[in-house]
Amino acid sequence: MSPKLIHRALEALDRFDIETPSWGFADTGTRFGKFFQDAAAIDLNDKLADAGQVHRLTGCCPTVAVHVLWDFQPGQDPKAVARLARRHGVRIGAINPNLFQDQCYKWGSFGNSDPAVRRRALRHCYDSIAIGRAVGSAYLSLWFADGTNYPGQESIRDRKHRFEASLRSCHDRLAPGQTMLIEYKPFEPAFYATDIPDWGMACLLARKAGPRAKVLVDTGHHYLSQNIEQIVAFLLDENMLGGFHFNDRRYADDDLTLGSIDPYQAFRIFHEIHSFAADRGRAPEIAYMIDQCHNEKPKIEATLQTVAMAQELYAKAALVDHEKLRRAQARHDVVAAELELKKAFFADIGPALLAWRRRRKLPADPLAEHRRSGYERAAAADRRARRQALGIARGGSFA
Ligand SMILES: [Mn+2]
Repeated sequence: MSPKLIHRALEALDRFDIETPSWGFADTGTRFGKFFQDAAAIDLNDKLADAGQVHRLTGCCPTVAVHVLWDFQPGQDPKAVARLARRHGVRIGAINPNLFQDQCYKWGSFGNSDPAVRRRALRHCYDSIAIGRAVGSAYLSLWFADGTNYPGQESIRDRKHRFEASLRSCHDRLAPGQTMLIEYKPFEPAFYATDIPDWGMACLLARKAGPRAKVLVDTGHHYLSQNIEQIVAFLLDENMLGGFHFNDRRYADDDLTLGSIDPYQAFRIFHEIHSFAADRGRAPEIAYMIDQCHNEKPKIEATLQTVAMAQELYAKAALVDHEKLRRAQARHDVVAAELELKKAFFADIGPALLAWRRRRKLPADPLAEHRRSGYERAAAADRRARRQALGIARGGSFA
């Protein structure tokens, strides 16, 4: 690779941070059951320690997304949580309210026909905004399980109106500097009409909510064969792309490690971002986050794999020669244009990545270093003993 290309890859890596999810370090499972890991995090301290281990090894994961209901005890001082994060070498990132777990949400949260439930959901969002302000988080990240399972069950338009009003109220309460991210998902848990099923409806709702509402693209939340990079290009052009949840899938929302099934797709998404940045002369402000659950792989290893894959594909996509590509496009040389992308995708980015890690005094191979460190073994021994002492019984059954 030429020095010019290596420089371009290094520059791209310098501005690419990835947020890890606190829930990715705990025991999570499929809809049918859980398989437990001794080293899985028990509490927020464990989760932040694991996130700290990932950041120490990779140098590009300084923030951790949290779930308010899973990570904060009622009445807990959020500033203490921020301090705890700092002790582990990380900061609190996106605040995720939980609007799907309580029994009151059986018929939805923001879309619920009962105004009392909608008020309760909003109050939880206001509390989440206050937590975000206390810990210095820039993002309130909203995902809704709201929807209906059967045709005729409820008025689709009434639910839309309720969402418009609640999202606007939520937006009006944002602290200065906070951005509200609206995530979409076509189905599950609702199987007939999810209230925010795709990017277009998320974008429309975000526009109506206010200028600081943007769309969050979870790569797993699309129908098969949907062109995600086209969605990304449209959202970028409309200044409506707020962030990503990285994961990969083969069938639906499989939560597999990024690039494990289709690395070229993630590359094509990154290419659209680099291409936009090249045209505008600045990189767009995007929150890059991981949203994955690992039922079989050790949690930290799977996270390290994802981070390395994301860095690799992001840096490769930065190698595309945009001027050359524009020229090929102008003369309708389809083959040359496609090859410009392929050349970057198949480039050996290893030396550039190594140089970047060396410059930051990071291990050359974060995953190998993690395996050598004995962290997993020590965490497993400590957490096994603590589970026993705390009398935590783990049931894996679904029903
Ligand atoms: Mn997600």
